[in-house]
Amino acid sequence: MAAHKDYRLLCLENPLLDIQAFGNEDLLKKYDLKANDAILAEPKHLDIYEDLLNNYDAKLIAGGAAQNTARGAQYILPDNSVVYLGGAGDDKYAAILRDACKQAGLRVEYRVDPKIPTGRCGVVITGHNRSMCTELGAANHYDLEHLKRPDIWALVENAEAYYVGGYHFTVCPPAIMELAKQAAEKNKPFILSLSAPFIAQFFKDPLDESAPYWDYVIGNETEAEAYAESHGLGTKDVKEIAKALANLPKANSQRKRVAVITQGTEPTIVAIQGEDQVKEFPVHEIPKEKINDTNGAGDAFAGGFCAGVVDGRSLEESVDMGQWLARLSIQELGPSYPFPKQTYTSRQ
Ligand code: 26A
Repeated sequence: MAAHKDYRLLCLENPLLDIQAFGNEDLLKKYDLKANDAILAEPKHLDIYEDLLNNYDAKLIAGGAAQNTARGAQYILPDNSVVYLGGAGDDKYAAILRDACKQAGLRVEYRVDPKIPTGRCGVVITGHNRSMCTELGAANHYDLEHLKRPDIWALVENAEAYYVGGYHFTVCPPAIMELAKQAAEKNKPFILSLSAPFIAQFFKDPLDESAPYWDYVIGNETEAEAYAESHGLGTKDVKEIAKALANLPKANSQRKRVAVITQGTEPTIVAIQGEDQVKEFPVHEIPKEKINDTNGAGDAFAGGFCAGVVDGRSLEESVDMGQWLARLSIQELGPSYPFPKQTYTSRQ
């Protein structure tokens, strides 16, 4: 790889510690959870964290969707390529997150709130499904002031691409818009993840405000369907939805928007603004017995894909890098990557 400057990719979202355990139907029912979903915790959910720790042998694993993506991109890219922003506490959970990021070589710049605990996400694994229930804690206090702090803003100006997890629409849309506008102004790619169905359903307005700035939009099939439903697209066809996303009005006309929709083991769909033909990229399946859990598979895909974009790879290769990293991650416990590091080798 050619010489490059440091911290070319800047990511923003919610750092969380995952409290993950293998569960069952009864546990899902007890907390009124769907088998495969991501939600914000309501009061009725708050006992789940202790329950998982005390009764289900839960493991503490670094999480937070875009933080997983940032670790993933850094896993592939040369040292000092990725920096991640978000809000955390000053506690044991934050220390675990910092350790995991350090191992991956990811630089983190948290807005530290000494009074509020680090956010946590209860993850219940049943088969190949994962149900996530998040209490954002300090992550909910990320603010524009942190982003605009001169040392942090210098990182923003230095970066060559931005990745924002859509979960951040629940926290600080003004920070997202600041990055989005900076990207358009400086003709840098702005990459957004749709994150979860509830974002398109319940955070439609801030999501739509950011839409003209998306150079890449990444989601899975359930997020695409939720988007189609909340925006009255009148279709459940993933290819049609990808096309609609790609062709939304765009602020920076120097880049054609690309919409990427993953579908588990089904092919990854890619639509490009102004192009009628939708591309399909089959997934290289791994034997079912090699799958540990799918928590973080989508984040890993986004990490590999972003690494490709930042590294100037072709769209085809960027998708392949995403699929490669997702494949590695689902063989680990939670949203993790294997160490010692494996090296991506180009298919082209
Ligand atoms: C605001 N919410 C609900 C969230 C999340 C989240 N990351 C940020 N914000 N809910 C779950 N996650 C993370 O998603 C990863 C898997 O894709 C979990 O922490 C998990 O690591």
